Amino acid sequence: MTRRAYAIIVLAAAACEPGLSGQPPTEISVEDPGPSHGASPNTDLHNLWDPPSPTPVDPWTEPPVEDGQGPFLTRQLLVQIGEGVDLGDLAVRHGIRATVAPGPRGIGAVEVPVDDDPQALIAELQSDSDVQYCGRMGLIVGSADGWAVEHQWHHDETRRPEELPRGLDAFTVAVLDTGVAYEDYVDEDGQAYVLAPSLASTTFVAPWDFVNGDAHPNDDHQHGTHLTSLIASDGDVVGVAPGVKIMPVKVLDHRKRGTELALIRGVDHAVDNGAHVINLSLSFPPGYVPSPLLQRALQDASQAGVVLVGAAGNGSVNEVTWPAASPHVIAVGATDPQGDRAPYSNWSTQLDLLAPGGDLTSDHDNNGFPDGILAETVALGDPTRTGLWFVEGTSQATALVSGVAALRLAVDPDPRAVVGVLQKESSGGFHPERG
Ligand SMILES: [Ca+2]
Ligand SMILES: [Ca+2]
Ligand SMILES: [Ca+2]
Repeated sequence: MTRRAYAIIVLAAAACEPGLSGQPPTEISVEDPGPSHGASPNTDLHNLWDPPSPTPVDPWTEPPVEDGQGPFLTRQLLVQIGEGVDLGDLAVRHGIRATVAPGPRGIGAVEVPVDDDPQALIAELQSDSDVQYCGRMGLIVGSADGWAVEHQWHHDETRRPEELPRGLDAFTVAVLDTGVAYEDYVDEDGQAYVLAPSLASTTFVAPWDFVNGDAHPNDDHQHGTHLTSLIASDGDVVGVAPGVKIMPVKVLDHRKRGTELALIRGVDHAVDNGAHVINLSLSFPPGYVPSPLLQRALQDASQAGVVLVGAAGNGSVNEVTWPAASPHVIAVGATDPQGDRAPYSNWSTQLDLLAPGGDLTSDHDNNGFPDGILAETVALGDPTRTGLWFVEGTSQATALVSGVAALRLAVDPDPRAVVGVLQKESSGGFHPERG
């Protein structure tokens, strides 16, 4: 049974490999003079994934509160208020500042002043009868693990998956991530963005940017576009489910970091706008248990019939991170090219299945390229330049499963059947060590 599940996912991944065999590779370049091929891919991760030039501090996530609970907490508190309560007035009463206005669930954020003890402030707010919930707000990070290698030749050949189900265009995958290169656009700061060529025929619906609060979730990193390409591309690379609609929802910033509140808002937005699948290639750190508010949003999405797919995380630890650890989210770990659990992939009994996530330290097929997962995305620091990049991570595995989930829905639109097929087939003989 496990084998069969692998076969499905591996087949899907094979469909997005371009015709590598027909043409000799001419050149690859590493984005930064970082690790050479075969070296540990993670040592210069931050140099490679962070933008090349200093950027303004993002008040949502900087600086993290260093209080011994780890760096993955924001300076903000998640606050849910009762009906008719004004969060701004409430904050003033407590001598603090509201930073994010409450949304549909009455959930907003307040800032922890630099000299305040977060726990004391939480206790103070919890004792206010206008406050229904108050707690720390976690930080989420996109779950691509490895350095991206740009692939600098053009393919004449494209490969479509055989026998795409009819009616795939009636289904929507929401990609909650760093945004998507889904339009040619110049923002009010004069920053230009372009549509990725392989997404030119894709229909995009209900775009929203919860990081900057606008209707243009352009990708100012490269994580979200890479995942979208794996799902929907139809060009130099072909995704798992070309023809499916994509809902770009930006919840991660230019460093692929975001808040628990943006995630809650993003999930609600996807459900309210008719998404059938939500791709969550992002993780809280190990050990972090999200608020009951996020847990409720995930439960509500699942009960609305939406299939949620989440990355198990790249810490190489025996723990599936949230939100994948939620009972309402399918937890996806990553395999290497030989079908074994990739060295960076988390695992645990909460893992639901494995899909290809690549391994940039190997070249098992001897094609001269590290065995990452290839897809189109934008260059770090230059969202006007697109190209093909090898990336590894449980993020990529998750996107492949989201694409397969959309294909399944087109065959049988019952979301319970999708979850059943994917989970049941990976449960028999399931071994948490291997997945
Ligand atoms: Ca924007
Ligand atoms: Ca789960
Ligand atoms: Ca290779």
